[in-house]
Amino acid sequence: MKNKSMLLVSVLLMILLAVPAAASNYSFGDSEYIIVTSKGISWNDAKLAAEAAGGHLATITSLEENNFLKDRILKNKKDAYWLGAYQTGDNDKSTPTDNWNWVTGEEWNFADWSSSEPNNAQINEIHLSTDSRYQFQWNDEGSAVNEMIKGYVVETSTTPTPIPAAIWLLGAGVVGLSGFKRKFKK
Ligand SMILES: [Ca+2]
Ligand SMILES: [Ca+2]
Repeated sequence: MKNKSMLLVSVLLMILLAVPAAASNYSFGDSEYIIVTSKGISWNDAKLAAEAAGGHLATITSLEENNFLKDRILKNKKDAYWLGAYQTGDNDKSTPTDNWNWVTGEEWNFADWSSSEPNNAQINEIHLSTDSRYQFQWNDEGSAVNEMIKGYVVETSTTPTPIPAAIWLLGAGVVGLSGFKRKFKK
């Protein structure tokens, strides 16, 4: 019985002390990035799929994050992948660089448009892609015209999730119980 309690305590301690997954080749800052291949997927479907996987379409908010993606994640890839930004309010297609938003609500203060983009070339080019034709600089891409889209980039937070109070209480309870049993046996 004592051994069983101690085993349980050990397991609980292992859970409580568990460290978040070690940094991988795919992590930068507090995020991890993966490319999901899904040829021709619409931006909206990609956004939902990224959220269902526990993350969001990648948001690139600094030169460093951008370089990391180009050097480590997108390197040697072909075609184009959705990123987590959309444009609002450009109904007359006259201001292609204005009113871009990250899906996370992060501030839009970094951009890496290809020299010929954003160009509103096709109907509703209101979603952001990173494109091998432009050495993975950015393109405003239309969801209705996505032959070039090969998939999307998912960004997931690697910050540890807080331990629920119930697990702490359970752990404390088991420790207390094993202490009591030890005393009782003496
Ligand atoms: Ca980001
Ligand atoms: Ca374009």
